[in-house]
Amino acid sequence: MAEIKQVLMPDIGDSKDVPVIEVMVKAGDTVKAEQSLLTLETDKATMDVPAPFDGVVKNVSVKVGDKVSEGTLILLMETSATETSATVSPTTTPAPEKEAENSGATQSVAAPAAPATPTVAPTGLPSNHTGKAHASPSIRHFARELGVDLTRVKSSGEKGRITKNDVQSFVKTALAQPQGGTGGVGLQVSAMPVVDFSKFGVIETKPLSRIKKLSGANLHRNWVSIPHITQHDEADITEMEVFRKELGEEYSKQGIKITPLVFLLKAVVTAMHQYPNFNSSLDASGENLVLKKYFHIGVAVDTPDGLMVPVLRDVDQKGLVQLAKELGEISVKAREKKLPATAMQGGCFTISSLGGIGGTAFTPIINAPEVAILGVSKASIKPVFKEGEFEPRLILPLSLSYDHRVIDGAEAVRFTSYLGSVLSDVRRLVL
Ligand code: CAO
Repeated sequence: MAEIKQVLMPDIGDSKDVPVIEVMVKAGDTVKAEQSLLTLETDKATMDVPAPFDGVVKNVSVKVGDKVSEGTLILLMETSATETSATVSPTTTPAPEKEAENSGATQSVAAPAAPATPTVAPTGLPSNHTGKAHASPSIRHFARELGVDLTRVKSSGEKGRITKNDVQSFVKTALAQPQGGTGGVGLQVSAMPVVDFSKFGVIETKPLSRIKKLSGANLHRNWVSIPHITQHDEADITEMEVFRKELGEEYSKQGIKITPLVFLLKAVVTAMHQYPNFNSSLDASGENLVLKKYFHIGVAVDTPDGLMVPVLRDVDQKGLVQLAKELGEISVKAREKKLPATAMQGGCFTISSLGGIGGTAFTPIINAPEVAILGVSKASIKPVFKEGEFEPRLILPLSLSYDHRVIDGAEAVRFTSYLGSVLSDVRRLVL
């Protein structure tokens, strides 16, 4: 006969109030004993909490961001009466460095290979939530550091688990192969020097935030694996600014802020319609271009913990005011860490605007698998020579980084010129 049992947090050593960074099951899921239910992260290690028995999840009591301690109710599971145990076996997984010593062979956890990072994908790490690869958190952490997609790694461990050796073999093979397509990175560079800075003065060591660690790995991968070119250009937004101010006054009463970015979202989509290669991705072989017929635009948001890139959906189908509203909402949610992982997926192109802060130009890093990103700096009044005299005009600096495998220089400058023409005459947005 079926019975409902509580699954409680096991003894997790000295750790208390440990943050949940991933919940791998939901109500209705059928789980097997030892299948990972949650991933926790302490200062020293990530750890999976495995199911103590087979069963069907009835209700999950914790969510990402919750803090748990020994005895916290994790979930309710329906089990058959033949199941005897109702407690979770403690399965702390050591930090990767420690696991390196035993290659993970004695770890008892078999977890889905999704990166333990469902809320953060700021620079386009391909989602790995297939649930097909099995690896302990430390192996996933190790793979993430190397930019390895675990679903592509052949497993040799118990119950199909991927071991550290498997990941290392995958990297060795990838490095030995000629580079092509969108696969791994074959750069062989000398190691960074290890410097004891305290020899030179007082120092303080602070761990990077989780977001920074994750986005750092992705930025590094994108920087070294995509041949970037950055095209700088300018747009005359004098008239656009007049219209923006009018709209701004009208909608400020409703709490909606109309910034230049809203116009940029629409203008970029108009330019992507005109130049469809900017709305594409290379497929895994690197031999085909996947052209997208939808227009989802990512917006880089500066948060206290690092950069996040939420995605605004179907920008082509929305008006300026609607986009302004959504932009305000996602910026707030990103800063309050309330964005679900899905809000950062599916982007076609990214805009990174530093215009509210300053600068004249920069070289944004492409958010793979997208093929281009638009950097925006601060608009300023400049003298422009028109019909025999200088006129003060408001000029917006644009910096378009593009993947040179997909886009040629001529096409890139056509794109920025077109973008400039749309921004200088926003009536074109409705064409
Ligand atoms: N030129 C001049 N002024 C600009 C401008 C530009 N290009 N862009 C924005 N502004 C103005 C806005 O109009 C606003 O002015 P008021 O307060 O007087 O109305 C002010 O700057 C602040 O704008 P904002 O930053 O609040 O709004 P936004 O829509 O421009 O940007 C967001 C929203 C979320 C993108 C932004 O807050 C942000 O996080 N930017 C940083 C992104 C980033 O870090 N990119 C770097 C990635 S690489 O590390």
